Amino acid sequence: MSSGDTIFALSSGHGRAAIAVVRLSGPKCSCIVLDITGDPPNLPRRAALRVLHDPKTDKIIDQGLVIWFPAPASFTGEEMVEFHVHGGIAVTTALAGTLIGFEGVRPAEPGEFSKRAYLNGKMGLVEVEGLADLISAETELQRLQALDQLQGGVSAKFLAWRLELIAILAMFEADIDFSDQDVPDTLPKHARARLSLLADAAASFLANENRGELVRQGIRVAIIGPPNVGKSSLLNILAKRDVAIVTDRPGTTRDVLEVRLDVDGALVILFDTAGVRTPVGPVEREGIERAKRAAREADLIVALSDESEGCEKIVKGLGPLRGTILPVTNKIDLLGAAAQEVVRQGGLAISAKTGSGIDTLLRELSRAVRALVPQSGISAISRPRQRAALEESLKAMNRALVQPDMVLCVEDIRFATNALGRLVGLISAEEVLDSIFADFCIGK
Ligand SMILES: Nc1nc2c(ncn2[C@@H]2O[C@H](COP(=O)(O)OP(=O)(O)OP(=O)(O)O)[C@@H](O)[C@H]2O)c(=O)[nH]1
Ligand SMILES: [Mg+2]
Repeated sequence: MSSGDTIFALSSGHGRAAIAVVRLSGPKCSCIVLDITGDPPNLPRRAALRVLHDPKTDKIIDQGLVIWFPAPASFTGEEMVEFHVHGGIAVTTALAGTLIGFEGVRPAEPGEFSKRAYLNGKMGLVEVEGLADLISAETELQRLQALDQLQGGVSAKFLAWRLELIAILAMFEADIDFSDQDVPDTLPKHARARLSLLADAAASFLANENRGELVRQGIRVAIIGPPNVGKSSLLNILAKRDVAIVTDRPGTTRDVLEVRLDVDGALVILFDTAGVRTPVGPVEREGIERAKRAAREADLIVALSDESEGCEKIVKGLGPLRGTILPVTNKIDLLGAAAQEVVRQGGLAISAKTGSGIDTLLRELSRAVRALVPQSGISAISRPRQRAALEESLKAMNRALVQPDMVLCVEDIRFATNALGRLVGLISAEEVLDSIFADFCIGK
Protein backbone atom coordinates (compact mmCIF):
# COMPACT_ATOMS: atom_id res chain seq x y z
CA MET A 1 0.00 0.00 0.00
CA SER A 2 1.56 3.24 -1.09
CA SER A 3 1.56 6.39 0.98
CA GLY A 4 1.35 8.25 -2.34
CA ASP A 5 -2.11 6.80 -2.98
CA THR A 6 -5.18 8.95 -2.86
CA ILE A 7 -7.21 7.70 0.08
CA PHE A 8 -10.88 8.09 0.89
CA ALA A 9 -13.20 7.32 3.80
CA LEU A 10 -16.60 8.07 5.20
CA SER A 11 -15.57 10.58 7.88
CA SER A 12 -19.01 11.15 9.37
CA GLY A 13 -20.74 8.41 11.39
CA HIS A 14 -21.83 5.14 9.83
CA GLY A 15 -25.48 4.34 9.33
CA ARG A 16 -28.44 6.41 8.24
CA ALA A 17 -28.02 10.17 8.61
CA ALA A 18 -29.14 13.39 6.91
CA ILE A 19 -25.68 14.09 5.52
CA ALA A 20 -22.55 12.00 5.08
CA VAL A 21 -19.07 13.44 4.55
CA VAL A 22 -16.70 11.42 2.37
CA ARG A 23 -13.15 12.74 2.49
CA LEU A 24 -10.29 12.23 0.06
CA SER A 25 -6.61 13.06 0.41
CA GLY A 26 -3.87 12.70 -2.19
CA PRO A 27 -2.77 13.79 -5.65
CA LYS A 28 -5.83 12.51 -7.55
CA CYS A 29 -8.39 14.79 -5.86
CA SER A 30 -8.83 17.37 -8.66
CA CYS A 31 -9.07 14.70 -11.40
CA ILE A 32 -11.69 12.82 -9.39
CA VAL A 33 -13.78 15.98 -8.93
CA LEU A 34 -13.54 16.69 -12.66
CA ASP A 35 -14.50 13.13 -13.64
CA ILE A 36 -17.34 12.77 -11.13
CA THR A 37 -18.90 16.23 -11.40
CA GLY A 38 -17.90 17.21 -14.94
CA ASP A 39 -16.38 20.43 -13.61
CA PRO A 40 -13.00 21.30 -12.13
CA PRO A 41 -13.02 22.08 -8.38
CA ASN A 42 -14.56 25.34 -7.22
CA LEU A 43 -12.45 27.99 -5.46
CA PRO A 44 -10.48 26.58 -2.49
CA ARG A 45 -12.57 25.86 0.60
CA ARG A 46 -15.80 27.07 -1.08
CA ALA A 47 -18.74 24.67 -1.23
CA ALA A 48 -20.22 24.03 -4.66
CA LEU A 49 -23.48 22.17 -5.31
CA ARG A 50 -22.82 19.48 -7.92
CA VAL A 51 -24.42 16.36 -9.36
CA LEU A 52 -22.13 13.37 -8.91
CA HIS A 53 -21.88 10.68 -11.60
CA ASP A 54 -20.00 7.45 -11.94
CA PRO A 55 -17.81 8.24 -14.97
CA LYS A 56 -17.72 4.57 -16.06
CA THR A 57 -21.48 3.99 -16.17
CA ASP A 58 -22.54 7.63 -16.36
CA LYS A 59 -25.19 6.86 -13.74
CA ILE A 60 -26.07 9.51 -11.15
CA ILE A 61 -24.81 8.80 -7.63
CA ASP A 62 -26.33 11.74 -5.77
CA GLN A 63 -26.35 15.50 -5.64
CA GLY A 64 -24.24 17.18 -2.96
CA LEU A 65 -21.65 19.71 -1.94
CA VAL A 66 -18.06 19.47 -3.08
CA ILE A 67 -15.30 21.32 -1.19
CA TRP A 68 -11.72 21.42 -2.42
CA PHE A 69 -8.69 22.02 -0.21
CA PRO A 70 -5.54 22.47 -2.30
CA ALA A 71 -2.19 21.49 -0.73
CA PRO A 72 -0.69 22.46 1.62
CA ALA A 73 -3.54 24.32 3.36
CA SER A 74 -5.49 21.20 4.32
CA PHE A 75 -5.77 18.89 7.32
CA THR A 76 -3.30 16.36 5.89
CA GLY A 77 -1.15 18.92 4.08
CA GLU A 78 -2.03 17.16 0.81
CA GLU A 79 -4.70 18.06 -1.70
CA MET A 80 -8.07 17.10 -0.22
CA VAL A 81 -11.72 16.99 -1.23
CA GLU A 82 -14.90 16.56 0.76
CA PHE A 83 -18.14 15.27 -0.75
CA HIS A 84 -21.16 16.11 1.41
CA VAL A 85 -23.81 13.72 0.14
CA HIS A 86 -27.10 12.38 1.50
CA GLY A 87 -26.39 10.10 4.42
CA GLY A 88 -28.06 6.92 3.18
CA ILE A 89 -26.01 3.74 3.27
CA ALA A 90 -26.70 3.08 -0.44
CA VAL A 91 -25.46 6.56 -1.39
CA THR A 92 -22.14 6.26 0.43
CA THR A 93 -21.69 2.70 -0.83
CA ALA A 94 -22.26 3.84 -4.44
CA LEU A 95 -19.85 6.75 -4.02
CA ALA A 96 -17.22 4.42 -2.51
CA GLY A 97 -17.73 2.00 -5.41
CA THR A 98 -17.08 4.80 -7.88
CA LEU A 99 -14.01 6.12 -6.06
CA ILE A 100 -12.42 2.69 -5.85
CA GLY A 101 -12.70 2.48 -9.65
CA PHE A 102 -10.04 5.19 -10.06
CA GLU A 103 -6.45 4.03 -10.34
CA GLY A 104 -4.28 4.93 -7.36
CA VAL A 105 -7.33 5.44 -5.14
CA ARG A 106 -8.14 3.21 -2.18
CA PRO A 107 -10.02 3.22 1.15
CA ALA A 108 -8.05 4.79 4.00
CA GLU A 109 -6.66 2.71 6.84
CA PRO A 110 -7.62 3.67 10.42
CA GLY A 111 -5.99 6.98 11.34
CA GLU A 112 -4.38 7.38 7.92
CA PHE A 113 -5.55 10.99 7.43
CA SER A 114 -4.05 11.95 10.82
CA LYS A 115 -0.87 9.99 10.09
CA ARG A 116 -0.41 11.96 6.88
CA ALA A 117 -1.09 15.20 8.79
CA TYR A 118 1.65 14.23 11.26
CA LEU A 119 4.13 13.12 8.58
CA ASN A 120 3.56 16.37 6.69
CA GLY A 121 4.35 18.39 9.80
CA LYS A 122 0.77 19.57 10.33
CA MET A 123 0.55 18.21 13.89
CA GLY A 124 2.81 16.84 16.63
CA LEU A 125 2.37 13.38 18.08
CA VAL A 126 0.82 14.53 21.36
CA GLU A 127 -1.64 16.67 19.35
CA VAL A 128 -2.54 13.63 17.25
CA GLU A 129 -3.21 11.66 20.44
CA GLY A 130 -5.32 14.57 21.70
CA LEU A 131 -7.34 14.43 18.49
CA ALA A 132 -8.00 10.70 18.92
CA ASP A 133 -9.08 11.35 22.52
CA LEU A 134 -11.35 14.22 21.49
CA ILE A 135 -13.16 11.96 19.05
CA SER A 136 -13.78 9.36 21.75
CA ALA A 137 -14.42 11.84 24.59
CA GLU A 138 -17.59 10.95 26.51
CA THR A 139 -17.43 13.52 29.30
CA GLU A 140 -16.64 17.19 29.77
CA LEU A 141 -13.29 16.61 31.49
CA GLN A 142 -12.22 14.21 28.76
CA ARG A 143 -13.18 16.82 26.16
CA LEU A 144 -11.24 19.60 27.90
CA GLN A 145 -8.15 17.45 28.40
CA ALA A 146 -8.16 16.22 24.80
CA LEU A 147 -8.66 19.74 23.48
CA ASP A 148 -5.74 20.98 25.53
CA GLN A 149 -3.52 18.29 24.03
CA LEU A 150 -4.84 18.94 20.54
CA GLN A 151 -4.16 22.66 20.84
CA GLY A 152 -0.58 22.05 21.92
CA GLY A 153 -0.93 22.98 25.61
CA VAL A 154 0.79 19.79 26.71
CA SER A 155 3.49 19.49 24.09
CA ALA A 156 4.43 23.17 24.51
CA LYS A 157 5.75 22.24 27.94
CA PHE A 158 7.75 19.27 26.64
CA LEU A 159 9.12 21.33 23.75
CA ALA A 160 10.26 24.02 26.20
CA TRP A 161 11.97 21.37 28.36
CA ARG A 162 13.67 19.95 25.31
CA LEU A 163 15.00 23.39 24.36
CA GLU A 164 16.28 23.86 27.91
CA LEU A 165 18.07 20.49 27.70
CA ILE A 166 19.64 21.54 24.39
CA ALA A 167 20.84 24.77 26.02
CA ILE A 168 22.32 22.81 28.95
CA LEU A 169 23.92 20.38 26.51
CA ALA A 170 25.53 23.29 24.66
CA MET A 171 27.02 24.58 27.92
CA PHE A 172 28.62 21.21 28.60
CA GLU A 173 29.89 20.72 25.10
CA ALA A 174 31.46 24.18 25.16
CA ASP A 175 33.12 23.26 28.42
CA ILE A 176 34.53 20.03 26.98
CA ASP A 177 35.68 21.77 23.80
CA PHE A 178 37.46 24.73 25.34
CA SER A 179 38.83 23.69 28.67
CA ASP A 180 41.57 21.41 27.27
CA GLN A 181 43.50 19.84 30.19
CA ASP A 182 41.40 21.69 32.65
CA VAL A 183 38.24 19.57 32.33
CA PRO A 184 36.39 19.66 35.64
CA ASP A 185 35.33 16.21 36.82
CA THR A 186 31.87 17.27 37.86
CA LEU A 187 29.18 19.24 36.07
CA PRO A 188 29.80 22.96 35.84
CA LYS A 189 27.78 24.46 38.64
CA HIS A 190 25.45 26.63 36.62
CA ALA A 191 24.47 23.95 34.11
CA ARG A 192 24.06 21.46 36.90
CA ALA A 193 21.65 23.79 38.72
CA ARG A 194 19.56 24.23 35.58
CA LEU A 195 19.48 20.49 34.95
CA SER A 196 18.46 19.86 38.53
CA LEU A 197 15.59 22.37 38.26
CA LEU A 198 14.40 20.71 35.08
CA ALA A 199 14.57 17.24 36.62
CA ASP A 200 12.49 18.51 39.57
CA ALA A 201 9.85 19.94 37.23
CA ALA A 202 9.66 16.68 35.26
CA ALA A 203 9.43 14.64 38.47
CA SER A 204 6.55 16.68 39.88
CA PHE A 205 4.79 16.57 36.52
CA LEU A 206 5.12 12.77 36.56
CA ALA A 207 3.77 12.62 40.10
CA ASN A 208 0.45 13.95 38.75
CA GLU A 209 0.71 11.74 35.75
CA ASN A 210 -2.01 9.23 36.51
CA ARG A 211 -4.61 12.03 36.77
CA GLY A 212 -4.50 12.58 33.04
CA GLU A 213 -4.73 8.85 32.47
CA LEU A 214 -7.65 8.59 34.89
CA VAL A 215 -9.54 11.27 32.97
CA ARG A 216 -8.85 9.50 29.68
CA GLN A 217 -9.52 5.91 30.76
CA GLY A 218 -12.15 6.57 33.42
CA ILE A 219 -12.13 6.15 37.20
CA ARG A 220 -12.84 2.57 38.21
CA VAL A 221 -15.31 2.20 41.05
CA ALA A 222 -16.08 -1.34 42.30
CA ILE A 223 -19.07 -2.23 44.48
CA ILE A 224 -17.95 -4.98 46.82
CA GLY A 225 -19.71 -6.75 49.65
CA PRO A 226 -21.36 -9.92 50.94
CA PRO A 227 -24.15 -11.55 48.88
CA ASN A 228 -27.61 -10.03 48.89
CA VAL A 229 -26.70 -6.66 50.44
CA GLY A 230 -27.97 -4.86 47.30
CA LYS A 231 -24.87 -4.35 45.15
CA SER A 232 -26.72 -4.96 41.89
CA SER A 233 -29.65 -2.83 43.09
CA LEU A 234 -27.19 0.02 43.75
CA LEU A 235 -25.64 -0.33 40.30
CA ASN A 236 -29.09 -0.20 38.71
CA ILE A 237 -30.20 2.87 40.62
CA LEU A 238 -26.95 4.74 39.84
CA ALA A 239 -27.11 3.74 36.17
CA LYS A 240 -30.84 4.66 36.09
CA ARG A 241 -31.32 1.46 34.07
CA ASP A 242 -32.11 -2.15 34.77
CA VAL A 243 -28.60 -3.45 34.02
CA ALA A 244 -28.04 -6.20 36.59
CA ILE A 245 -30.32 -9.04 37.68
CA VAL A 246 -31.66 -8.53 41.20
CA THR A 247 -33.21 -11.38 43.18
CA ASP A 248 -33.59 -12.20 46.84
CA ARG A 249 -31.32 -15.22 46.42
CA PRO A 250 -27.78 -14.70 47.71
CA GLY A 251 -25.24 -15.40 44.96
CA THR A 252 -27.25 -13.94 42.06
CA THR A 253 -24.41 -12.02 40.40
CA ARG A 254 -21.49 -14.04 39.03
CA ASP A 255 -19.86 -11.98 36.30
CA VAL A 256 -18.46 -8.50 36.76
CA LEU A 257 -20.88 -6.03 35.15
CA GLU A 258 -19.92 -2.51 34.26
CA VAL A 259 -21.71 0.74 33.47
CA ARG A 260 -20.22 4.06 32.43
CA LEU A 261 -21.38 7.14 34.32
CA ASP A 262 -20.65 10.82 33.95
CA VAL A 263 -19.88 12.14 37.45
CA ASP A 264 -19.33 15.91 37.38
CA GLY A 265 -17.73 15.70 33.94
CA ALA A 266 -15.46 12.77 34.77
CA LEU A 267 -15.96 9.30 33.33
CA VAL A 268 -16.65 6.76 36.08
CA ILE A 269 -16.74 3.07 35.27
CA LEU A 270 -18.87 1.40 37.92
CA PHE A 271 -18.50 -2.36 38.51
CA ASP A 272 -21.06 -4.69 40.08
CA THR A 273 -19.49 -7.85 41.45
CA ALA A 274 -20.38 -11.23 42.92
CA GLY A 275 -21.07 -11.25 46.67
CA VAL A 276 -17.99 -12.44 48.54
CA ARG A 277 -18.52 -15.52 50.74
CA THR A 278 -17.32 -19.12 50.91
CA PRO A 279 -18.19 -20.18 47.36
CA VAL A 280 -20.72 -22.85 46.51
CA GLY A 281 -19.27 -24.57 43.45
CA PRO A 282 -16.76 -23.59 40.76
CA VAL A 283 -18.91 -20.94 39.03
CA GLU A 284 -19.33 -18.91 42.18
CA ARG A 285 -15.65 -19.41 43.06
CA GLU A 286 -14.64 -17.88 39.73
CA GLY A 287 -17.16 -15.06 40.23
CA ILE A 288 -15.68 -14.22 43.62
CA GLU A 289 -12.14 -14.30 42.22
CA ARG A 290 -13.26 -11.80 39.56
CA ALA A 291 -14.90 -9.63 42.22
CA LYS A 292 -11.64 -9.52 44.19
CA ARG A 293 -9.65 -8.68 41.07
CA ALA A 294 -12.07 -5.85 40.25
CA ALA A 295 -11.59 -4.52 43.77
CA ARG A 296 -7.80 -4.64 43.51
CA GLU A 297 -7.86 -2.81 40.18
CA ALA A 298 -10.35 -0.16 41.34
CA ASP A 299 -9.53 3.45 42.12
CA LEU A 300 -12.42 3.56 44.57
CA ILE A 301 -14.19 0.73 46.38
CA VAL A 302 -17.76 1.07 47.59
CA ALA A 303 -17.85 -1.44 50.46
CA LEU A 304 -21.55 -2.22 50.73
CA SER A 305 -23.16 -3.88 53.72
CA ASP A 306 -26.54 -4.19 55.38
CA GLU A 307 -27.52 -4.72 58.94
CA SER A 308 -27.19 -8.48 58.68
CA GLU A 309 -23.71 -8.46 57.16
CA GLY A 310 -20.76 -6.10 57.59
CA CYS A 311 -17.99 -5.66 55.06
CA GLU A 312 -14.82 -5.30 57.15
CA LYS A 313 -13.76 -8.96 56.95
CA ILE A 314 -14.25 -8.99 53.18
CA VAL A 315 -12.24 -5.81 52.65
CA LYS A 316 -9.39 -7.23 54.77
CA GLY A 317 -9.42 -10.41 52.69
CA LEU A 318 -8.98 -8.55 49.42
CA GLY A 319 -5.25 -8.06 49.92
CA PRO A 320 -3.42 -4.82 49.18
CA LEU A 321 -5.70 -2.27 47.53
CA ARG A 322 -4.69 0.83 45.63
CA GLY A 323 -8.15 2.40 45.77
CA THR A 324 -9.75 4.25 48.64
CA ILE A 325 -12.62 2.59 50.48
CA LEU A 326 -16.04 4.17 50.85
CA PRO A 327 -18.15 2.19 53.38
CA VAL A 328 -21.90 2.36 52.67
CA THR A 329 -24.81 0.77 54.53
CA ASN A 330 -27.78 -0.29 52.39
CA LYS A 331 -31.42 -1.11 53.12
CA ILE A 332 -32.00 1.73 55.58
CA ASP A 333 -35.70 1.41 54.82
CA LEU A 334 -35.55 -1.85 56.78
CA LEU A 335 -33.05 -0.82 59.41
CA GLY A 336 -34.94 1.84 61.31
CA ALA A 337 -33.11 2.89 64.46
CA ALA A 338 -29.84 1.17 63.46
CA ALA A 339 -29.68 3.28 60.28
CA GLN A 340 -30.22 6.42 62.34
CA GLU A 341 -27.14 5.42 64.30
CA VAL A 342 -25.04 4.97 61.13
CA VAL A 343 -26.08 8.39 59.85
CA ARG A 344 -25.48 9.91 63.28
CA GLN A 345 -21.93 8.57 63.28
CA GLY A 346 -21.32 10.24 59.92
CA GLY A 347 -21.58 7.02 57.88
CA LEU A 348 -23.32 6.74 54.55
CA ALA A 349 -26.67 5.01 54.69
CA ILE A 350 -28.85 4.44 51.64
CA SER A 351 -31.75 2.50 50.32
CA ALA A 352 -31.19 1.17 46.82
CA LYS A 353 -34.88 0.28 46.87
CA THR A 354 -36.45 3.66 47.76
CA GLY A 355 -33.59 5.86 46.55
CA SER A 356 -33.17 7.46 49.94
CA GLY A 357 -29.56 8.63 50.58
CA ILE A 358 -28.55 8.16 46.92
CA ASP A 359 -28.05 11.90 46.41
CA THR A 360 -25.68 12.01 49.39
CA LEU A 361 -23.83 8.97 48.04
CA LEU A 362 -23.47 10.66 44.65
CA ARG A 363 -22.10 13.77 46.36
CA GLU A 364 -19.54 11.60 48.20
CA LEU A 365 -18.66 9.84 44.95
CA SER A 366 -18.19 13.14 43.22
CA ARG A 367 -15.98 14.40 46.09
CA ALA A 368 -13.82 11.26 45.80
CA VAL A 369 -13.62 11.68 42.02
CA ARG A 370 -12.59 15.32 42.34
CA ALA A 371 -9.78 14.26 44.68
CA LEU A 372 -8.49 11.91 41.99
CA VAL A 373 -8.68 14.10 38.89
CA PRO A 374 -8.06 17.78 38.23
CA GLN A 375 -11.16 19.84 37.55
CA SER A 376 -9.42 22.70 35.82
CA GLY A 377 -6.12 23.57 34.22
CA ILE A 378 -5.80 20.07 32.82
CA SER A 379 -2.39 19.67 31.34
CA ALA A 380 -1.25 16.22 32.21
CA ILE A 381 0.04 13.32 30.23
CA SER A 382 -2.72 10.91 29.45
CA ARG A 383 -1.13 7.83 27.90
CA PRO A 384 1.37 5.17 28.93
CA ARG A 385 3.47 6.05 25.85
CA GLN A 386 3.82 9.64 27.01
CA ARG A 387 4.60 8.60 30.59
CA ALA A 388 7.25 6.07 29.48
CA ALA A 389 9.04 8.64 27.32
CA LEU A 390 9.00 11.26 30.07
CA GLU A 391 10.22 8.73 32.65
CA GLU A 392 13.05 7.75 30.33
CA SER A 393 14.03 11.37 29.93
CA LEU A 394 13.92 12.01 33.69
CA LYS A 395 16.02 8.92 34.43
CA ALA A 396 18.67 10.11 32.00
CA MET A 397 18.66 13.60 33.58
CA ASN A 398 19.12 12.05 37.04
CA ARG A 399 21.97 9.88 35.73
CA ALA A 400 23.63 12.97 34.26
CA LEU A 401 23.37 14.79 37.58
CA VAL A 402 25.50 12.18 39.35
CA GLN A 403 27.78 11.27 36.45
CA PRO A 404 31.39 12.36 37.17
CA ASP A 405 32.63 11.62 33.64
CA MET A 406 31.87 14.66 31.50
CA VAL A 407 31.62 12.76 28.21
CA LEU A 408 29.19 10.20 29.63
CA CYS A 409 27.25 13.00 31.26
CA VAL A 410 26.80 14.69 27.89
CA GLU A 411 25.62 11.36 26.50
CA ASP A 412 22.96 11.14 29.22
CA ILE A 413 21.72 14.66 28.53
CA ARG A 414 21.56 13.88 24.83
CA PHE A 415 19.55 10.74 25.64
CA ALA A 416 17.17 12.79 27.81
CA THR A 417 16.74 15.28 24.95
CA ASN A 418 15.97 12.52 22.46
CA ALA A 419 13.40 10.93 24.78
CA LEU A 420 11.52 14.26 24.84
CA GLY A 421 11.89 14.47 21.06
CA ARG A 422 10.23 11.07 20.77
CA LEU A 423 7.49 12.15 23.15
CA VAL A 424 6.40 15.08 20.99
CA GLY A 425 7.13 13.23 17.76
CA LEU A 426 10.17 15.17 16.53
CA ILE A 427 11.88 11.80 16.35
CA SER A 428 9.70 8.82 15.53
CA ALA A 429 9.98 5.11 14.94
CA GLU A 430 7.63 3.48 12.43
CA GLU A 431 6.34 0.86 14.90
CA VAL A 432 5.46 3.56 17.43
CA LEU A 433 3.50 5.43 14.77
CA ASP A 434 1.69 2.27 13.69
CA SER A 435 0.49 1.54 17.20
CA ILE A 436 -0.66 5.14 17.74
CA PHE A 437 -2.62 5.44 14.52
CA ALA A 438 -4.12 1.95 14.74
CA ASP A 439 -6.24 3.31 17.64
CA PHE A 440 -7.96 5.81 15.37
CA CYS A 441 -11.25 5.33 13.64
CA ILE A 442 -11.31 5.12 9.87
CA GLY A 443 -11.87 8.52 8.28
CA LYS A 444 -9.75 10.47 10.77
N1 LIG B 1 -35.80 -3.37 51.46
C1 LIG B 1 -34.75 -3.26 50.66
N2 LIG B 1 -34.39 -4.28 49.88
C2 LIG B 1 -33.32 -4.15 49.08
C3 LIG B 1 -32.58 -2.94 49.01
N3 LIG B 1 -31.59 -3.11 48.12
C4 LIG B 1 -31.71 -4.35 47.62
N4 LIG B 1 -32.77 -4.98 48.20
C5 LIG B 1 -33.22 -6.34 47.96
O1 LIG B 1 -32.20 -7.22 48.36
C6 LIG B 1 -32.17 -8.38 47.54
C7 LIG B 1 -30.77 -8.54 46.96
O2 LIG B 1 -30.51 -7.46 46.11
P1 LIG B 1 -29.36 -7.51 45.04
O3 LIG B 1 -29.20 -6.16 44.49
O4 LIG B 1 -29.56 -8.63 44.09
O5 LIG B 1 -28.12 -7.86 46.00
P2 LIG B 1 -26.62 -8.23 45.59
O6 LIG B 1 -25.76 -7.67 46.65
O7 LIG B 1 -26.35 -7.82 44.21
O8 LIG B 1 -26.64 -9.80 45.71
P3 LIG B 1 -25.65 -10.87 45.01
O9 LIG B 1 -25.59 -10.58 43.57
O10 LIG B 1 -26.30 -12.17 45.30
O11 LIG B 1 -24.34 -10.74 45.71
C8 LIG B 1 -33.23 -8.14 46.48
O12 LIG B 1 -34.41 -8.81 46.86
C9 LIG B 1 -33.44 -6.63 46.51
O13 LIG B 1 -34.74 -6.26 46.09
C10 LIG B 1 -32.98 -1.87 49.87
O14 LIG B 1 -32.39 -0.79 49.91
N5 LIG B 1 -34.06 -2.09 50.68
MG1 LIG C 1 -25.82 -8.87 42.56
